[in-house]
Amino acid sequence: MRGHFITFEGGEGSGKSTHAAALAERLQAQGIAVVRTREPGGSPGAEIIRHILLSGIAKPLGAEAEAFLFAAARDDHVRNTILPALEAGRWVICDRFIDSTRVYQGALGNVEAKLIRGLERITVGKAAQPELTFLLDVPATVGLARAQSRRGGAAADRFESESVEFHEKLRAAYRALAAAEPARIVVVDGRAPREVVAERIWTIVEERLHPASSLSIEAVAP
Ligand code: T5A
Repeated sequence: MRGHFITFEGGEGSGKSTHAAALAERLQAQGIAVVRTREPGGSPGAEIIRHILLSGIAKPLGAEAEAFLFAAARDDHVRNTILPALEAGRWVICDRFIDSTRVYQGALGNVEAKLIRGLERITVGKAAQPELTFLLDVPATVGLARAQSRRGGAAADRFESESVEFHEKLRAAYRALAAAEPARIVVVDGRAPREVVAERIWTIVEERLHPASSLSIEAVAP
């Protein structure tokens, strides 16, 4: 049986990694084989492109060029990590995916929607569409403060260093996406205490994907 594909989306510091890890752990504790992965990255080729993108050296090339780089990374990631895992019956939990490109490069970077959708068709097609996406929604100031405290003295990356206004627009663009695709994207208030957020996510996963009915023997760590 094919595995399920779940993605986590939201602004910087909204809790995506925290809750992707918590969900993976809970599924694994039930005996479900899980691959936890992330974008940009998640495969050897895509991790190289991640360094280029997050260092900011591609920023002067413009948002369109960055969209091509995210697409190149995604193509490698889908072919080498996501599809093989799903086909092997594993559940895939991915920290950021297509909605990040739609929002960061599309809505905020003004890259034409037609181009974004075209890249999505080539890299993701029908085979690697997420079935369920959690949008962790927090005000930009909350997310940025969390991200800053987590990285300590290290410098902000390419997108973290954008203005608060940029991050507020990002939040609005994400909420608009969720409103347009309510069957796939579930908005979760990321300001709530960790355990509350984790429980809400688990309830939705149970309701929609019925983990108890897809147990497998092997559990794969990220
Ligand atoms: N990007 C990515 C694009 O522009 N286009 C694309 O197509 C793609 C795929 C990736 C960057 O690339 C851009 C977007 C991004 O800017 P990244 O390094 O992967 O960058 O960074 P992010 O995805 O933004 O991840 P972060 O690590 O910044 O944030 P998370 O994962 O949302 O947050 P997390 O879980 O690490 O939590 C941050 C801190 O908050 C605490 C955690 O313990 C942690 O310390 N926390 C909470 N505190 C209180 N209450 C809660 N409920 C909490 N939940 C977590």
